[in-house]
Amino acid sequence: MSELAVAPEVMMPPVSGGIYSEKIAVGGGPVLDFSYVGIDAILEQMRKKAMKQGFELNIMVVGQSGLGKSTLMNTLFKSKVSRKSALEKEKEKIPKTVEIKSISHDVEEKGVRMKLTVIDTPGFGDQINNENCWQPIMKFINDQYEAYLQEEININRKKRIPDSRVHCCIYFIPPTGHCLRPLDVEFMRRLSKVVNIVPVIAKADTLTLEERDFFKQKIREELRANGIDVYPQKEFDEDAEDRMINEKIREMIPFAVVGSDQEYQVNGRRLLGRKTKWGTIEVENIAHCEFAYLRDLLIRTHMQNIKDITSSIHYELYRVRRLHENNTVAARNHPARGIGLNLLSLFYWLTVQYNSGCFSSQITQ
Ligand SMILES: Nc1nc2c(ncn2[C@@H]2O[C@H](COP(=O)(O)OP(=O)(O)OP(=O)(O)O)[C@@H](O)[C@H]2O)c(=O)[nH]1
Ligand SMILES: [Mg+2]
Repeated sequence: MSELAVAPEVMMPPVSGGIYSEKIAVGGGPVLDFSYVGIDAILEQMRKKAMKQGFELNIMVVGQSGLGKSTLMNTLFKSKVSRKSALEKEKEKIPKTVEIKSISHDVEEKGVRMKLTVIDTPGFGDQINNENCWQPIMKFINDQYEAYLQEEININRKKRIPDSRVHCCIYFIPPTGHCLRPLDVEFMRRLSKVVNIVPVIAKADTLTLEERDFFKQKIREELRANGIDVYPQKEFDEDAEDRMINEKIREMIPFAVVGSDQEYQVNGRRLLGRKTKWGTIEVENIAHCEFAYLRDLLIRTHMQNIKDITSSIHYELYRVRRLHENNTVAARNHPARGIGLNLLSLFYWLTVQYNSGCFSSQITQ
């Protein structure tokens, strides 16, 4: 054997999962599978990167004063997030919200970090004249798109643009049991065009099961009749599987939720609930209310999709509109720019004519 020759066992990959895939031969020894490229390893690389970067989700809550918006957000955080802090602040009462306020929580679970931001809004539509009361909320949402756009078009861009865009707006419907109010229709009609709306029936413990089912059905009909496309929007279903899952959610919407930031001992377990004379309503128990479905939609099953739709649909619409506006204003303010564009079009037309041989044929004739 020459000095350069290498024994076959030296060429073997060290362990499985390395750059070559390994199969076990009939004799027991490993055999190289040269057909294996290793594309599937991208998943592990993405997982590692995502774990390092962490995740962000921005949720906004909107609805009439006293419907339990702040409480439900506390429920969402405490049920999933910090039972410890719930116990520490057990006696603390939630104050009335008086201004649009963003509160961020850093959450970690099984090594995955997440920055969950809640945008709490004060009672919406509490005035006698509620005309245009959706405007401050619309402005807030657009301001966040604008901030993102400005960062994006900056020459010296940050490696990671801070994302304060509202990914999802939970709209609280009062538990009247009748139908949507014109204000609810107006808000959802306008806002569903700029943000993902998830409607919920607030304080669902005040409705009987029959009332609840009737109300849910009625709301779905009214949303349809008014052309209001709430999340998950039918037109953005990606494939048949997506459609099947989302169809089930669409049949359940709006979720009838109950919120609480108080813990109680029930059958030896500590859980979030509302204690009444007749028993304790367990907020995470699907036999009692639909809070768990809402939490699953927002966090466990659709979080990435909610963010993708915000970015690729809602923000994109805003971005195109804004850049278009800028161009129109620029062309109007600088006539020379308009002339420049016309010259450019003329040059383009001449190039096309030349390339198609139009000119040469004329010359040779
Ligand atoms: N019955 C019942 N009461 C609730 C529920 N959620 C909250 N509450 C109570 O309703 C009251 C108002 O709750 P908040 O969370 O402050 O309501 P809000 O919508 O944030 O009110 P504003 O900040 O004024 O807009 C509190 O006493 C809560 O304990 C619920 O699901 N069912
Ligand atoms: Mg509040």
